[in-house]
Amino acid sequence: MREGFIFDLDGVITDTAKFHYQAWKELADELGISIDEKFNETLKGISRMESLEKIIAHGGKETAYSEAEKEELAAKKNTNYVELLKDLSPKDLLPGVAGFLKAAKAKGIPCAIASASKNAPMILDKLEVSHYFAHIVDPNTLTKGKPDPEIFLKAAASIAVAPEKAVGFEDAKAGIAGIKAAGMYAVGIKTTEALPEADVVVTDLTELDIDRLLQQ
Ligand code: B16
Ligand code: MG
Repeated sequence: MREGFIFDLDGVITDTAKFHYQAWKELADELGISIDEKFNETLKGISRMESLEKIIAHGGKETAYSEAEKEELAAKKNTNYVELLKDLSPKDLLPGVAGFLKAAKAKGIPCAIASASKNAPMILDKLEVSHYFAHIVDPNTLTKGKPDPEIFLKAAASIAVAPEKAVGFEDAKAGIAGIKAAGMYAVGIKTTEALPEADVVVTDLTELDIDRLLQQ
């Protein structure tokens, strides 16, 4: 019997990937680096600074910027990204999310967020779902990003659920790898990326039967 749910944010609760892409593309254009939607797939679930490093490497400019300049570039991207989120509202929840969180709450199943995004608390507030989560892991406290299991283990500990009693929800390959390395049951949310390591893959949360999932 499963006792707790751990959710990724981008791609599971809401689709912020399109806004990340828009903001990164604007910055990349300014730097004279060309990125496309296919390249953007490789940025899913990856931290802000790692994403910037990948973009710079993609443009062959690994040595062009100092650490301070990279901090400034990442901050610039984030300012644009946050601006793009200004109209985010409950209508931007992915299908089935509101119903699933409500059902989990009614059953007394604790939920936590394991997202690489430092904007997660603000995004959850705008989506009006913060009250469903007992804890949001602070990415500033992590020593390693996904696919390392650290974020999922911290999330499970925060809701006092043993990893082998937890279910993790992820849309990114690196995230599924992290959930499996943490010893949890992994639900993959299908996007364009295949998720062969997931225990079950669905298009969205409307496809899940919560009682059956708890019995896994
Ligand atoms: P921020 P997730 C991730 O969210 C995104 O998929 C990734 O593209 C982004 O770079 C990362 O959050 C950091 O976001 O710049 O807001 O701190 O999928 O882990 O919920
Ligand atoms: Mg994600």
